[in-house]
This record gives sequence, structure tokens and C-alpha cells, in this order.
Amino acid sequence: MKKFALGLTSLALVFSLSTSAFAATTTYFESEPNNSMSTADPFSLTIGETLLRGVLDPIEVEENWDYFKVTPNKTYQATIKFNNPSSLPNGFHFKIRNSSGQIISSTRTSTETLSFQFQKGVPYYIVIDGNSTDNYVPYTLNITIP
Ligand SMILES: [Ca+2]
Ligand SMILES: [Ca+2]
Repeated sequence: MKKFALGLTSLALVFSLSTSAFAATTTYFESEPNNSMSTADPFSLTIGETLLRGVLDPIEVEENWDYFKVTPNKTYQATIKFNNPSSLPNGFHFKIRNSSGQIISSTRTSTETLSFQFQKGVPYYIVIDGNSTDNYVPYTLNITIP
């Protein structure tokens, strides 16, 4: 009987580990044109991982920004970083703008992680900025909410 109870406990442990390994991941892909607040690609936030994926075009092809927009349905504390920082050019970074267009937070390098609190019901714009990217640069921005 004691053996049986032990077996159940380790089974429960395995189950909870595998459950957390499959925590919600939602991916949103950009849709061009998205070079301004009015053409931003909408996304939602939830507990787990939210991925924003796109390609930053060379500066000579179009305006060199990708805008994403979110209006959270809850207040969330999040960490935000690029998934593939080493493959991004120097100076590749992102900003968070409010609905007036003001920059309220930003990174300066591709490897920086931002800690940010999204307030419920407030619109935010996340802007991917390649500085002076002269090549097509695919990126994944990872927003993690524990
Ligand atoms: Ca793009
Ligand atoms: Ca764009």
C-alpha cells in the first residue's frame, strides 16, 4: 500500500511538469503594411508566452518599422525579449508607445530584456525598430507572463 502511494505521487509530479511545459503559447504574425499606429497588427495578452513574429524590411524597401497593438483585458506584469538576439543586427530593438505615440519604454540592443507592466484597458503599441537595417531580418519577440 505504501509503494502504491509513492507511485501515485511521482506520477502526479510527472504530470504537473509536463503540463507546465505546455503552458499557453500564442503566436501572432505581422501583416504589412504595419508601419504606423493606425495600421498596427492587433494581438492579445494571456498568461504564458505570446510571440510576435515578423520580418523587418530593409530601410530602402519601406518604412522600417513593425507596429503591433494590444489592449490588455487584465493588468499583467511581463518580460519582453527577442528569441533570436544573436541573429539580429546591432541596434535592433523595440519600443512601447502609448496611444499618444509617446515612447514609454524601450530597449537599445537586441539582447536586452524589458520588464513591463501592461495596465488593463490601456492600449499599447509595440514597435520593432531595426535602426538602419539593410537586409530582411526575421524576428520573434517573446512576451512572457508568469
Ligand atoms: Ca515587417
Ligand atoms: Ca512594417
